[in-house]
Amino acid sequence: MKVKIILPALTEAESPFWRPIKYSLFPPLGLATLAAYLSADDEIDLQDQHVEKLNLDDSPDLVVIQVYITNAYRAYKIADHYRAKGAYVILGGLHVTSLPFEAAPHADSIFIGPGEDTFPKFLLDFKNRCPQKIYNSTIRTLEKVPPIRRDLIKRHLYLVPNSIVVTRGCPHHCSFCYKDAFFEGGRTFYTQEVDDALAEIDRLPGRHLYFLDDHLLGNTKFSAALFDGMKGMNRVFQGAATVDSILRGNLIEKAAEAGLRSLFVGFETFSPQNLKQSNKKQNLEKDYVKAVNRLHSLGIMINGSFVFGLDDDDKDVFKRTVEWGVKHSITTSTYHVLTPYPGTELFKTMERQGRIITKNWDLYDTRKVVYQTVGLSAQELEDGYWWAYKEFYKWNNIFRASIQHQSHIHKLKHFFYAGGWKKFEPVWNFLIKTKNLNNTLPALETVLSKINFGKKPDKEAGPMPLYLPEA
Ligand code: B12
Ligand code: SF4
Repeated sequence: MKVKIILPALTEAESPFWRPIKYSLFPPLGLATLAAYLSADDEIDLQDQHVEKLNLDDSPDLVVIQVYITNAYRAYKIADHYRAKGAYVILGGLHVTSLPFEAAPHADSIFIGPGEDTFPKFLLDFKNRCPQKIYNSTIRTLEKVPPIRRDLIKRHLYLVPNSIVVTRGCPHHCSFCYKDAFFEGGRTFYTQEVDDALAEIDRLPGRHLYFLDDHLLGNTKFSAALFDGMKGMNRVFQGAATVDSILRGNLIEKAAEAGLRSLFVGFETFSPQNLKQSNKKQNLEKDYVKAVNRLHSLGIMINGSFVFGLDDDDKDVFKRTVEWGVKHSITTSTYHVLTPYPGTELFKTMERQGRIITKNWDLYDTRKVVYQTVGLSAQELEDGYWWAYKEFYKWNNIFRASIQHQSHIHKLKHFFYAGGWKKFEPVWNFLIKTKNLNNTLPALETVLSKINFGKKPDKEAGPMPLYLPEA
């Protein structure tokens, strides 16, 4: 059977905000995961529209499309196109799970939730010519999942081809997060077997890994065993975790020993009122500075995530947040305008309050205000968001934040990482155009190499790094 698998580009692919490098970071991991259930005889064509031109002239038997909120309209168009040609089209992913009735008219079958249980079931039904209209995920396990079809990934088109997830979901329940809606009807946080995760890591070439797990430190027992197993594998890796998990026990030390060099941390807001509004209990009364210092003492760079527009925010929130990040040497900051994704508690609350002002999903990209604000006007919020990015990434602020680190090598790494990500756009574009992005991976590995405090820089540190990305 001929199978076409597609990740349609997010809406901003055609907007002035398009940063090719941001969308050339990670390959379509979810789709390569699903492809593992296809048969060895199937003719598979996996295309990621972020990094290649879609070929729509083919005639596959089955078309599999992943739908995110801001690629939804594009995904529906592609689906309609293939259905008109007689292909069987299936749609799944986050947005289909949130709004199945919106997606259904564009598909022969739709999928709710993760695909590890439903996709193989569908394949069997499809073979037996009795596919159902809706597949609902109920069995939540990663046991015995077949190895991801990484051979279908065009590695040379990505900066970070070695993305990996070893858990699904998260133990927390923040009201703005997609997580509870996506995993409704079953477990909302589960892990791979440690040995399977280590085997998957072993299959990946090179040194660098990017864990895309929502919360890599979410299950202490699992993560401790994983990091113990990774010791001596000579890996360097990046991931994401919560403030409380950084402060608790010694898991973060184990992670650092295993090769953790940069961490995405959801600080989100400094206001207890906002944390309560977001049900982000795990951040309440936590010492953010202590968490930052602990990470820095282990040589781990920080990508801080911050949300603007919660009800307790005022006009000074942007300045306060940027200043805090610079003062505490946060390497990169990711700012978001609060976005109520359909299906989330936040969306339900705002809908009840009559605060949702548009359902044009293309605008739900965390840069635009799509709801009635409280403490700030919509214009102030959007302006403040752009101001914060501009201000945080000014050379003088990058410099100020860098020089506060203890060791010279950490100072330099910070400077080049932050500067490289935001200030060398033409270089990134050139590398993407000439299909040389993946050749820069050794430099990324160098910048993520270990910092030996109080010692001379080790040989592993190599020559000066050129750049470094964040997600
Ligand atoms: C990688 C990633 C990206 C990549 C995406 C491209 C890529 N190549 O994957 C990049 C860097 C481009 C990106 C950008 C953004 N992202 Co992002 N990203 C992720 C991340 C970290 C991992 C995705 C992943 O690989 N997951 C692992 C795989 C195994 O799961 P999966 O992809 O969901 O696939 C499974 C199922 O969904 C299902 N499935 C999927 N498709 C289909 C299709 C069929 C037919 C079937 C049967 C099943 C099925 O089966 C798969 C296996 O179970 C997720 C968080 C997460 N952990 O998922 C956030 C996430 C998707 N991102 C998010 C956000 C908010 C953004 C940004 C807006 C952030 C920002 N401010 O810049 C931007 C822009 C997005 C936009 N404009 O809409 C949110 C999305 C919320 C939503 N409701 O859509 C998430 C969930 C993070 C979060 N916790 O809120 N992101
Ligand atoms: S901690 Fe992060 S991934 Fe977990 S529920 Fe909250 S926002 Fe979502």
